[in-house]
Order: sequence, then C-alpha cells, then structure tokens
Amino acid sequence: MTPIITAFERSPDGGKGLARDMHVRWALEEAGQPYDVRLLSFKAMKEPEHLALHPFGQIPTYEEGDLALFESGAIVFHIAERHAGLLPDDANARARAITWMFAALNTMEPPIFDRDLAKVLDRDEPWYEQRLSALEDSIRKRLSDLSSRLGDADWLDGAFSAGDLLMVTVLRRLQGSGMLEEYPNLSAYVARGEARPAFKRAFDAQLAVFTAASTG
Ligand code: GTB
Repeated sequence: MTPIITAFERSPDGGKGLARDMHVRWALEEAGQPYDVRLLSFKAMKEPEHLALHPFGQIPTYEEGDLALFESGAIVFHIAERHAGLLPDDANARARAITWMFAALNTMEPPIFDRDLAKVLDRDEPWYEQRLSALEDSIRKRLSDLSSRLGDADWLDGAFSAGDLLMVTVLRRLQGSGMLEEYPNLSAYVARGEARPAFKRAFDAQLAVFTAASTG
C-alpha cells in the first residue's frame, strides 16, 4: 500500500526543504518506497479531519492502510524499521544509529530551533542580541562536540543511517548562518548528505510543490 504523507501547500521556507516533510520524503526515497503527498493549507491543518491524524495540527503525517503516524522522527523510525537501508542489521550498531536519531532531535536541534524562533519572534526585544548570542554559544558548543566526534569519518557510526539523515536535516537549518562553515568537517558532512541521490529526489519533489504554488 502506497503511504500518504502531508506537507505544506506553500512552504514558508521558499522551497529550501527545511519543513519536516523533507525528513520523511528523504527516508522514503532512501528506502526506495513510492509515496503520495496530500498538501495542506495552514487553515486545513487546524480542521478536525487533520486534527484526527495530528493532535497538534501540524505536518508531516504518514498514513499507510489503517496506520496513521505523526512526528517526523517517529515516522522516519517507522520507515527505517520496515525497509532496508536506514538502520544496520547488527543489534548494537542499530541501537547506536537510533541513539544518533535522538541526538539529532533532542540534543542538536533545540538550540538551533530556539535561534530560528528568536530571530522571528524576539527581534524587536531589547534583550534580543544577548539572547541570540547565548543561543549561538550553545549551538557552537554542540557543533564543536559533534565535529570532534565525527572527525574525518563520512558518517556518524559506520554506514549512512537514519541517524545521519536526521542529523543532516537538523544541521541544514544552520545554512546561511555562517556557523556551520566554522566546522569544515560538518559542512562537508551536510554536503555529503545533500549529494545522496535520495536526498536530491526528495528535495526536488518538495521544491516542485513550492514552484507550482508560486506560479499557479
Ligand atoms: N515535532 C514535530 C515533528 O517533528 O514532526 C514538529 C512538526 C512541525 O513543527 N511542523 C511544522 C508545522 O506544521 C512544519 S515543519 N507548522 C505549522 C503549525 O504548527 O501550525 C517546521 C518548519 C516550518 C517552517 C520552516 N521554515 O520556513 O524554514 C522550517 C521548519
């Protein structure tokens, strides 16, 4: 059964692939699984039909037969568990890859997310520069630790995994900030992720939605 995911009808990121349907699209492409997409307006996301799928009225969701999931990390994990290519077979290596999935979402992403939020919501506050600087210090500490761990390896723990997929999607949010470039091995790591054919297919698919919405 072909899964159906939801995505923004018109993503506020301008087609940069930063909205979280990108995580799911990329995972499905890595797994070689076809999928359909249902596009939603901000209004439709808050209507009962969508709230039945997603309690917080957000994207992405994932429907496959009578299974309905929300939370991009859980969806990527579901795809990775059911298809080859995103989690190693060895039990310990698999547990470590899953650890990196959590590290991406629970350790790396929070200060990156908070910085994005502050840039939108707090820009006019008198304490904005101080807050931004504190958040950027937190981000640099995380990047520095991650950079040391990655060293000159291609991926975080052996072969490419769902842990790398989520880490690369999280780090991409820093593109344009200048911070990623301070850690050349992390910049190269993100570029390696973006060079994967599955990433490119996922990126092009979300960009096509944005382009159609802009020209239609
Ligand atoms: N924890 C959830 C998950 O991982 O699935 C978070 C889901 C989430 O934040 N969804 C966002 C959403 O639906 C879209 S992805 N927002 C609408 C709402 O809450 O009403 C987050 C996102 C949005 C926009 C950009 N951007 O423009 O750069 C980047 C990321």
